Amino acid sequence: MLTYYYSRGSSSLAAHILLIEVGARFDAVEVPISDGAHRAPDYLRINPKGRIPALQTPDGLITENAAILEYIAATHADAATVPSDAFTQAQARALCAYLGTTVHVAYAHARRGDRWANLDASLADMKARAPQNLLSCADFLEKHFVSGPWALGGKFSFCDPYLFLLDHWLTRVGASLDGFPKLSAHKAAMMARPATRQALAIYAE
Ligand SMILES: N[C@@H](CCC(=O)N[C@@H](CS)C(=O)NCC(=O)O)C(=O)O
Repeated sequence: MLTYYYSRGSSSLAAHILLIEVGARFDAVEVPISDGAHRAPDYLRINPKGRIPALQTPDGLITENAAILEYIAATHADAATVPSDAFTQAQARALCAYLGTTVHVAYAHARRGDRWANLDASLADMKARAPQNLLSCADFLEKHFVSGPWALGGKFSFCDPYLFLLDHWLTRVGASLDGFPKLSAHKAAMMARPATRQALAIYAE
């Protein structure tokens, strides 16, 4: 049995979609970031990073979106969300790494600048640059990475729900997927999946 620690409005949406998509049996425990629950002692005992998401498995805790997504995919092989050849698997990991280390971090500069700086002017500068940085990530993905309809071509894989977050991150900094036809089509394809709509309904509650 799995326990998924999530927070509405956070990046935990990606693996939440995948858990539903593959038909995983899991308990979902909300740790609302807006209430500071992710920094409460009870949660820090589970995940000392104090970040969301986290997935408790029979073998221990997994943190980091990329690792959680790949674990879910690997342990639900029937759903076939792990690419079948080594090159495409590496591409899936490359996309997850880029989303986690570059795109998510570009977004965090708008919302969580206090991780990196103290001065009001520094925070304001990081926040002001976030739309430009995120749009430049979208431009790279549109022109050089996403094949369509799915991130890696004709087959849905575990990195697609993660790519879906790009739309949310852009929207929250006042930008959008307008002008990115492949990424917009990817968003529409994700929205057409029942698992995406089910997860979004939980996050909208
Ligand atoms: N690299 C981590 C980032 C996790 C992360 O920063 N999550 C955010 C929510 S999207 C969080 O926990 N924020 C709370 C905070 O920074 O205090 C991952 O991919 O899982």
